[in-house]
Amino acid sequence: MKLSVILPTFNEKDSIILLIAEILSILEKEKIDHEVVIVDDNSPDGTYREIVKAFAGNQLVVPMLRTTEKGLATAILHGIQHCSGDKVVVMDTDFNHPPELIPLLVKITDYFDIALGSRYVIGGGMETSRMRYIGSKLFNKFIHYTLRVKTTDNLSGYFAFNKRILDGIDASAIFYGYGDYFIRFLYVMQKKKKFILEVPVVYKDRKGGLSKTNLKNELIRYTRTVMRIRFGWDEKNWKS
Ligand SMILES: Nc1nc2c(ncn2[C@@H]2O[C@H](COP(=O)(O)OP(=O)(O)OP(=O)(O)O)[C@@H](O)[C@H]2O)c(=O)[nH]1
Ligand SMILES: [Mg+2]
Repeated sequence: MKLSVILPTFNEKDSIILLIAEILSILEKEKIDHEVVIVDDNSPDGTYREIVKAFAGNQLVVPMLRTTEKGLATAILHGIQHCSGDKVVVMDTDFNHPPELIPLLVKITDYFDIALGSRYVIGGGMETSRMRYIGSKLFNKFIHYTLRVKTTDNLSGYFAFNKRILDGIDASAIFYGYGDYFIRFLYVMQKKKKFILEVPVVYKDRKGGLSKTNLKNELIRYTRTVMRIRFGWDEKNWKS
């Protein structure tokens, strides 16, 4: 078994070097065969350059630079399609998602198709703004009742899975846009009766850098995504 940790970055030079170093040390200690794949969209702050400088000659760190395309979800898909692992972990690169959880998520994928870090199961939470926690919780309730999905955190973006679950699926019909890709991903996987286990995760504050999330725009985008799924407008794209 080989694990690929996919790290999408845009202007994350304040946190990315430390995060990669922590992930390498955690996975080394756990004796998990691994690589860390960074997909950077030509960040103006020089994130890519910093990574290449800091990890030159380290075969376990695979920096990828995209210059013609930009966007969180397609960056993640690029990493998935070009990585060499048969298991994948996807996470934010600003320490919102604590890297200590990776070994548990990976272990769970021995028994489940997907391990999902959730803020809304017992033990989960958010050390960041209370308003954001409540807002996201309410939106998750809306997703839950509208799409009848069982997952509690459809906006998490911190997860591990066996890459083979994407076999025969046109992943580009799922991985586009911003955090809305995750609503589509979990919906399609539940439709396909994949086994998912939710694990409590506590989001930490972002370490340095600036947020790329525009709450108003994302709210509109996520609502549109949920309604499209509800009315079956995207269904044909996921048939395999
Ligand atoms: N490659 C790539 N990565 C992106 C893009 N937009 C955001 N990201 C990354 O996606 C992750 C999530 O973005 P954040 O700005 O942290 O969003 P957030 O977690 O909702 O907001 P914070 O509370 O500020 O952490 C981070 O690792 C970003 O660097 C993009 O266009 N391309
Ligand atoms: Mg973040």
